[in-house]
Amino acid sequence: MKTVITFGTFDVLHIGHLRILERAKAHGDRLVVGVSSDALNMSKKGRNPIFSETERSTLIEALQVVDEVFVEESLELKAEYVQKYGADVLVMGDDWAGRFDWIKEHCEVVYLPRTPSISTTAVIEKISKLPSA
Ligand code: C2G
Repeated sequence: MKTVITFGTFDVLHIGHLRILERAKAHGDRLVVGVSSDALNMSKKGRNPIFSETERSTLIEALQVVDEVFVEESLELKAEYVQKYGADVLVMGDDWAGRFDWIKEHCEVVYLPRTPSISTTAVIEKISKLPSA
């Protein structure tokens, strides 16, 4: 049994999020996902996510490809999370390339190309430009 772990905010869930989870799962048998807490998101991006950590975790947990979800409280706790969930592989999108290489002493680290032309920010901008009903 090979366990894969990945992390993300997964705010305003979109196809790029699903695709990376599917591609992460393909690296093993069991997929564990750390969903960034609201506080972590605030510290990384300077704003609150649209959906709360409870809503985001519930959506991720409902996906067939996902086996287990927990709330990620800090970027620095990655090694602890890897150990706690028995992860053999850490997968992240390549916007994080190199940033988690320090985990390599605990497990394999893989960066996958992002799905082009979609992001939470782009979806929010598209919606905000719609004429109001
Ligand atoms: N992603 C992707 N393609 C996109 C958009 C996102 O493959 N078009 C991937 C990202 O590379 C990341 C995952 O989807 O691996 C989640 O993306 P975000 O929700 O933006 O996550 P982020 O805020 O970068 O949080 O500890 C790491 C952080 O928690 C990552």
